[in-house]
Amino acid sequence: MARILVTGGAGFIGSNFVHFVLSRTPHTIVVLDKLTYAGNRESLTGLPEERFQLVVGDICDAALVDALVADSDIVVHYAAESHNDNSLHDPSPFVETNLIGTYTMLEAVRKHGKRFHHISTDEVYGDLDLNDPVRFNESTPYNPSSPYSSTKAGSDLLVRAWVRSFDVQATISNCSNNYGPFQHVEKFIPRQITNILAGQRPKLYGTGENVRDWIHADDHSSAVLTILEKGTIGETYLIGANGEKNNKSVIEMILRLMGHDETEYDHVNDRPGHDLRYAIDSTRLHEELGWEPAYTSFEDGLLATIDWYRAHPLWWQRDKAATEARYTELGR
Ligand code: NAD
Ligand code: TDX
Repeated sequence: MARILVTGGAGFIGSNFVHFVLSRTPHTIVVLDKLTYAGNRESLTGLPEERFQLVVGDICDAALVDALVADSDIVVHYAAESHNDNSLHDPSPFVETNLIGTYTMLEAVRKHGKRFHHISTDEVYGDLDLNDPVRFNESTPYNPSSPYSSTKAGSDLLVRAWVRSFDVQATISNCSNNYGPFQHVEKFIPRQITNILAGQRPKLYGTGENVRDWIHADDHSSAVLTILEKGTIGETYLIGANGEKNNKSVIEMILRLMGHDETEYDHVNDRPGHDLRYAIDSTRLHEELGWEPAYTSFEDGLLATIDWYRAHPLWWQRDKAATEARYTELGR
């Protein structure tokens, strides 16, 4: 039984991991989360009190991080500024949290000799051509496009350097686009679902031919747990579930599943520097660690996600108006 420190555990994927681990293992979890606009206490309700604690604080606060890491066996680092559109508007919190925050975490695990797992993204590899059969793998060179993805790439390189230079006991995973319950309404899939629920039209950037490789957040969590249990120190694992879809087809699927005509959406301004296609080859995770995703149908997972947003209006309405006001400012 381990005591796990989870940074960013009040966000979308971190909170999924907390629920996933507490319902399947005897481990204890302490979440360190700043509760930025993206963090939500309501994503952490219904957990066993004796095995769970939320500490509200910043991963850049070295004294706080030092004390929490000293008291833990394992650190799983999800905390980040995560939204590309925000990073194009104001990169500064991305540099602070994603780079200085990760550095602060690394110094603490180095000092206390603790196991560290760093959560990262496939966006560090840049993008692929639309009709290229190639997918990202563990040896694809780094080529990030946005302030968000470049700060995540920088954080990955810090972890690699701390492993090589200081023998920090770390692993890294780079995952593709996640979907599922508890995702902030600024992100593509929840934005469209909640637009429809609120009587507004979905918004497609540019032509919508851009491809994302979708994976359910539960499958991301099961992969991270597998890496913690069986991964090799110093290694990187790519996490994906063969979920490539272009944005236009996802908007049309959401409209259809919600009983609307597939044409009832708006084209809006494209994102500057918009990455064309992401695609993950997760052979290593399958062959070396025996991991398999549980969600085999994107449509079934999407339908369950739509049902969740329909059933939890209080969770998402908190952020909806402010998010759409920000998009109006950006012309998207
Ligand atoms: P999110 O924005 O939903 O959650 C981020 C969480 O981190 C929030 O709870 C926020 O309050 C917290 N946080 C932000 N700055 C902090 C700070 N300085 N100190 C402490 N807490 C802070 O993000 P997400 O989508 O859940 O992503 C989580 C991680 O997974 C990120 O590292 C992201 O790069 C990575 N990732 C995300 C995806 C995806 O599709 N969303 C895919 C691959 C990897
Ligand atoms: O309203 C929209 N309309 C639209 O067409 C929004 C919000 C997005 N899009 C497009 C842009 C992307 O091609 O949908 C795609 C997905 O957009 P996001 O949800 O913003 O995700 P993306 O930029 O692909 O990044 C996500 O996956 C990788 C996460 O936000 C990152 O944290 C993760 O690292």
